[in-house]
Amino acid sequence: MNPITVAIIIPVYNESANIEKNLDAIKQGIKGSKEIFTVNIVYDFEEDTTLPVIVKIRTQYPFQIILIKNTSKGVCNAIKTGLNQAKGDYLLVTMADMSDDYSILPQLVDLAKNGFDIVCGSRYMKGGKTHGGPFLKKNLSRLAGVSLHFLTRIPTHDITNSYKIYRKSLLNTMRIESDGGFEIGMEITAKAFGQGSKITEIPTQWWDRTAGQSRFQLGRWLPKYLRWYGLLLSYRIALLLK
Ligand SMILES: Nc1nc2c(ncn2[C@@H]2O[C@H](COP(=O)(O)OP(=O)(O)O)[C@@H](O)[C@H]2O)c(=O)[nH]1
Ligand SMILES: [Mg+2]
Repeated sequence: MNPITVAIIIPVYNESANIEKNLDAIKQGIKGSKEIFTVNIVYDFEEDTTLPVIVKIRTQYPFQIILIKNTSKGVCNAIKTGLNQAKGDYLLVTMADMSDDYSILPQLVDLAKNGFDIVCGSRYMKGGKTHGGPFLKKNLSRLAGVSLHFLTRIPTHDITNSYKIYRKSLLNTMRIESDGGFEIGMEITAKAFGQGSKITEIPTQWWDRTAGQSRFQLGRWLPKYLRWYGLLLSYRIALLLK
């Protein structure tokens, strides 16, 4: 098979304490891979502390590092901007704060290459794990992921994890409505499932950050997640009523 291009998309907000370690971990994860990778860093403002660090270290990696300015503010729009502007056959979303497990990165890419439209990193399937993080956020996300898997038969136990790879052309088939938090990954996966796209998952681990501060806003974003939860349930109900 010919090598494919994978655009890794990373939203950042003042991640000077984490970005180098995180890029090193990606470099380690893709070691030996024949695919072509780019890393697309999406930042909100020119004073972001991540930027000078990247300018200093960007030549030490086997991938091109592209800086993209968020077309608006906030992590949701940053991911959307990355998905719209990054060039590649596949788009992979991950974080800058060492939360994701890059040892599975080659497997995510292989599955996508073998015909899956979305491959989900899954903390809540057998073999997956989370380390640390706020109790309520973690348990609500597990409850949402596992219950949706059983209620709707969506082939992932962890729809709320942003760590996923998408076939680029899939994204042209839907209109994205998300506007807050990390709901965008859930929206894309829910809509893809509704239109019969091929989705799968592999176990991953998630670590809470040890440097910098989380900007996750559970109370504000919960209703947004519930919207996609409801959409998935409605697909299932429609199918049962048929
Ligand atoms: N561009 C951008 N990135 C953000 C923003 N908020 C968070 N991020 C990034 O999103 C990723 C995860 O953020 P974090 O606050 O740790 O969320 P948590 O892991 O769910 O607690 C990190 O790479 C952050 O730098 C934002 O407002 N704009
Ligand atoms: Mg984090």
